Amino acid sequence: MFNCTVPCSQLEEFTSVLEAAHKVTVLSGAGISAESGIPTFRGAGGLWRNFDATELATPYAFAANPSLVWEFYHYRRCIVAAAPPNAGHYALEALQRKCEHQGKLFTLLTQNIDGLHAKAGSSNVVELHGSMWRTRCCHCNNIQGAPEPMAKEANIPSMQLPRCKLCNGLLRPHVVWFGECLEVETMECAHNALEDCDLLLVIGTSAVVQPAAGFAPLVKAHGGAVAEFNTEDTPISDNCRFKFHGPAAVMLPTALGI
Ligand code: BJW
Ligand code: ZN
Repeated sequence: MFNCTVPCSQLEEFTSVLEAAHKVTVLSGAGISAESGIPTFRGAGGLWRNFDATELATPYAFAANPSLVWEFYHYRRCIVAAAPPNAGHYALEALQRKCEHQGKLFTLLTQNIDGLHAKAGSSNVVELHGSMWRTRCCHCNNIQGAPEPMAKEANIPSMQLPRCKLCNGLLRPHVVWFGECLEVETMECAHNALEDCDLLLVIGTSAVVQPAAGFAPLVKAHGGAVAEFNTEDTPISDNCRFKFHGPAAVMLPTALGI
């Protein structure tokens, strides 16, 4: 169990840094969706049919067994389709509206592919690792929507895997796997949001996957404040001026006063 009370002194200091900030950036990870019932990548939630989720999120896994990898993504889309955003997602949507109303710059960067921030009403979300709701043709690179899930079936035959509308090539999830580069435009958006930002909120990420794991040290190096929201300590915890230890769906509304 978590002790979700935040010391008044930390809350007051955080509130005054937030109030004074002109540029606020948020980085979210799998932990923010945990309370919507979506398994995280690592730790207890990170297993699917005895496979480690990180082992399936690679181009090598897809090349070796596209059927298995497609089943993994169909399964996850089924879970997400039924999942409502939680109080953490809604608190960030309210923060965005408040910041924009006050004329502040606000950017939400997410490593998640679930689309729950947008479902909660957040706008201009920068999806660093793509989206489970889009697909890309392995042959002609055309980007299209996601197919109907077929998660119940094991060993989907190759010709029944999702195919491109234009060239009938094999489709893959339009996501960024290990060893692949993030899109140039996406990285530009992230760098613009991090450059000179006064406050970075880092929420529910284990902070081990690059390039996102480097964002907090970058902001700290140029003098910005970092606030971490996590149920555990992470490799970036020592870079954080504020640490809100507990579930994001509880700690975000508390810290943001929303
Ligand atoms: C809660 C909570 C609650 C729980 N409330 N908190 C050295 C060797 C080899 C490779 C590399 C290397 N150094 C760098 C690399 C490259 C690699 C990398 O970083 N590897 C590391 C693992 C070492 N990075 C890449 O390959 C990236 N590309 C790149 O760098 O290109 C250039 C390059 C290429 C090759 C070599 C070198 C450079 C691309 C990374 C793409 C990551 N893709 C995935 C899959 C996306 C699609 C999908 O979702 O299926 O993205 S992997 C997976 O990890 C997913 C996530 O977005 C990402 C981060 O995970 P996240 O969000 O942090 O989740 P968890 O589960 O790890 O953590 C959850 C956290 O929440 C925990 O801390 C909990 O405590 C907490 N929590 N409940 C608050 N209720
Ligand atoms: Zn195609």
